[in-house]
Amino acid sequence: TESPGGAAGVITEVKPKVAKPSMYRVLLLNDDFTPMEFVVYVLERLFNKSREEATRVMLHVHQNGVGLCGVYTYEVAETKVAQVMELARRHQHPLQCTMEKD
Ligand code: TYC
Repeated sequence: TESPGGAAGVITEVKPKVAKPSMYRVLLLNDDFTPMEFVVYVLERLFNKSREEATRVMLHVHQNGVGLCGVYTYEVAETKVAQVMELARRHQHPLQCTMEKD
């Protein structure tokens, strides 16, 4: 958006600047006990992934120790971590989920 202003011929931008929220990566950590199928289920159910993508992420975590579930605003990321931890606790799996600034 532009509006006239200042010296003749000078265009002043008046588009208001809105702050972009910081984004946070939600990460899944590997362990030796959580069943692969449970991790795939978590990725499908809480991170809206297809079975194919969920399996790919699960295998990445299994092989590399950590993997990306998604990138969200702080509050959404916090909620996702809490949901993973609660689901794992209910099923008595040691699955761990954390978040870090993107
Ligand atoms: N390593 C687990 C197994 O062999 C599978 C697993 C994958 C666990 C990803 C956690 O975030 C994880 N059953």
